[in-house]
Amino acid sequence: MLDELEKLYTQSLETLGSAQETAVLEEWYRDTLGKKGKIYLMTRQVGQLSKEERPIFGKRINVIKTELQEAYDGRLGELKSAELETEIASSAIDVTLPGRPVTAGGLHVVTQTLREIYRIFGDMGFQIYRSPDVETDAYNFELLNFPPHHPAREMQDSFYTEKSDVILRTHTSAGQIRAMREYHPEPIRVILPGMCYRNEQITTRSSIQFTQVEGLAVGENITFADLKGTLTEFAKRLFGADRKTRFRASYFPFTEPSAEMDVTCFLCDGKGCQICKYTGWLEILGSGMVHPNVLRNGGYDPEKYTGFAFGMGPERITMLKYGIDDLRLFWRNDLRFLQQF
Ligand code: 2U9
Repeated sequence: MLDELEKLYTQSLETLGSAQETAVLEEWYRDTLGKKGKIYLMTRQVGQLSKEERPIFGKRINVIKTELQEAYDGRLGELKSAELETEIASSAIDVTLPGRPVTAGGLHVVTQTLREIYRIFGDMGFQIYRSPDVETDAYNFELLNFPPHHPAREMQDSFYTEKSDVILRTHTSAGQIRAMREYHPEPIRVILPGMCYRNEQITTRSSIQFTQVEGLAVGENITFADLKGTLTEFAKRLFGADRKTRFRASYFPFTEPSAEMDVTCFLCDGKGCQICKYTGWLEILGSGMVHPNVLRNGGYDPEKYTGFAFGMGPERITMLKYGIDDLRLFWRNDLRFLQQF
């Protein structure tokens, strides 16, 4: 019995020493020191020994149990720290590596054009006036001197809502009436940027929504010369100081006289190219002196006050500037297009 015990002791120590992972140790523990382990079973047999052998055997088996427990604890500690080392080594982070770059966003190319327009008119004392995208028929048409059956008021041109006289604005001109009613009788110098909506085909040249920037200056002795001077300066700052401008008579219900403004083509400098359709000129905006009825609708006495107004399409200006030939590219969210600007 005693030599069996000694054999078990040396064998257990060997198995313990050769164990390479904690799982093997757990198994060893169950096998040797556990409830059904070999040491426990041998303790149970002490009854078979003689009276003289019993105390010797009992003392020895307790010493062995303690030594095996210590050897187990020591080995477990070694294996655990070895496992930790491996873990640390494999998951090591190289702190000297550069950080992951954060991709920076950018401004939409039309937003860039808008901000350039804001800066130019801001330098000339115009403030930005914002007004609702959803408007009433009165503000969007009637108060702007549109006759009752003007084609622009047709369903095929404007987006109507359930309320028959509420539409999505077709131009930011409605905001100019609001500005006049807010500021009269003070002089006004505002630009009105914003999204406008028309019930038109979505093609390379037209869309159901587009950005517009309109402007309005009202005061006591504003003349057509002020209109020409302001808009020519704007064109030179936006397209280059050596640009020339020309004004061609035109018609809008809300202005009289009305004029469209061209600027010499900034690509071919007026010689003629594909962008300016070989005319040397690019139409940039529409303008005119505010119609007396419209001034009156805004709360200004046309006998005392005059004003000029203009309207432009930043998408069109951007397309001319960068030679973009499809309006839909602006709103397709295709980064291959947007990231070029
Ligand atoms: C009020 C008084 C006058 C705004 C004007 C234009 C000429 C014009 C178009 C240019 C391209 C709209 O974006 S576009 O399609 N606009 O040509 N707009 S004068 O005149 C006003 C507006 C409001 C109270």
